[in-house]
Amino acid sequence: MTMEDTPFDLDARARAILRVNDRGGYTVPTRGLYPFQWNWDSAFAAWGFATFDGSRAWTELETLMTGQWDDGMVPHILFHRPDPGYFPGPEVWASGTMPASSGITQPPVAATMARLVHDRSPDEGRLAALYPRLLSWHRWFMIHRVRQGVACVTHPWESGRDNCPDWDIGLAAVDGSGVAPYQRRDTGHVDASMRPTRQEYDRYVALVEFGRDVGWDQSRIVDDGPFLMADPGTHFILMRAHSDLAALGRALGRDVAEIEAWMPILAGGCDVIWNDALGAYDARDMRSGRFAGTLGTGAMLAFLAGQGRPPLTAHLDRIWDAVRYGLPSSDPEGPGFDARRYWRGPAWPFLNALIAMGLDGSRAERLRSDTAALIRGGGFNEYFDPTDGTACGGGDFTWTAAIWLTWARGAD
Ligand code: 9WN
Repeated sequence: MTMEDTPFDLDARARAILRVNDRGGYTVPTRGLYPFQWNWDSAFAAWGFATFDGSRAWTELETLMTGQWDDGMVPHILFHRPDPGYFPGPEVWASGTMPASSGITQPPVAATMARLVHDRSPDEGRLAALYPRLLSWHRWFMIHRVRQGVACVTHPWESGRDNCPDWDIGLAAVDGSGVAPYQRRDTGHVDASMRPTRQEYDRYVALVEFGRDVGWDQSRIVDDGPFLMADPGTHFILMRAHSDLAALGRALGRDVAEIEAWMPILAGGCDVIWNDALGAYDARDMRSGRFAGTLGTGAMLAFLAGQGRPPLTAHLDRIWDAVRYGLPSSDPEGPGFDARRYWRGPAWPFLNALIAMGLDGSRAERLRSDTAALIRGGGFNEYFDPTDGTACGGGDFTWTAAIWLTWARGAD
C-alpha cells in the first residue's frame, strides 16, 4: 500500500477485509493470529458492515450474543470452531459452555455500536431482540465488576489493553511461576518485540488457571482472585454504553429507569479513579488501593463518556505533541513507554475513533486525520508506531478496516 492509494481503493480494500475475515455470521479479528470471535472486535466489525451491508451488521451482534452466559456475561472470546493457531484455546479455559468460550469479558462497546448500526440501518425487530441481551450484560457488569462505583477488570485481557503499563502493579503480585507448560502461538505470527513478554504471559495464564479452578465463579474471582484493578477504560466505555443503551431502550418504548439508576453510581466512581498527583484518571489496584501512576488511552476514554477535565485535556495535548501520530497508548514520557510493543506505546485506529467521539471538533478532526494518515501510509494493520507510523502487529485487521469505512476516511 502506498500514499498513492485513492480513497476509493482503500474503501474497496476495507470492505474486502471484512468479507475475507467473515467466517459466516461472525468476523475474526485477523487471519492466523486471532482465529475466533472476539467480543469488542465484533462490535466494531458490525459498525463497519453497517456502511455497506446492514443486515450483516446486525448478524455480527446477534452471533456475539449467542455466547452469552446464563448470568448475563458476554465472554471475550467465542470459540465457534476449533483452531490450533491460538493459545489459550477452549481446552485451557474449560468453560463448559456452548459455544465454548473464555471465562472473562471485554469492554462493553456493543450497545454503543448497536446504536450506530441502528442509525445507519434501522431495524426495530432485530434491535428489540438484541436489547434484553445487552441489558442483562450491562446488569452483569454492575453486579460482578463494579466496585466502589468503578468498573474493574479481573484479567488484563478483560481490559482489551492487555500489556499497557496500567496493569504492571497488579500483575507484579500474580505468581506465574507454577503454570502448566504451554506454547505461545502469537509470536509465531507476529514479531515477539511487538507482543507481551514471556513473564506477562505466564501471569496471564496463571489468572486463567485460577478462574478455571474455581469453575469461573465470578464472586470468587472478584473477592479472592489474584488480580482486581479499577480500569478507567472499561469504566468510561460502560458509562457511555449505558447512555447509548438507554437511548435504544427509549426508542423501543421501554422503561429505562434501571439503566438511569446506574449512571450516578458510575459518575460517583469517577472520583475514585481520579489521581490528583497525576492530574488524570488512573488505574487502581483494588486490593491495596494503590494508583498505577500511569497515563494512557484508558484515561483518555473519559472524553467518550463526557468526563474530560482540564488537566486531562492538557495531558492529551502534551502526549499527542510528543509523537508524530496520535494517540500513543501510553505516555511517551512515562517509564513504561515502548513505541512498538502492543499496548505500551502504539496508536490503535479503533481506539482513536472511540476517543474522538467525545473530543471537540478540532481535536476530533486532528485525530481522524492522523488515523487516516496511518492507514494510508501503512495499510490496515492492527496498530502503528506513533513516532514514525510503522505498521505493526497483525495485517488486514477487521476493526482497522471498519474504522476506515465508518470514520477515518472522512465524509465524501
Ligand atoms: C487476548 C483481538 C484481541 C483484542 C484485544 C487485543 C488482543 C488478545 C491477545 O487481541 O488480545 O484477548 O491474544 O493478544 O489486546 O484488545 O480484542 O483483536
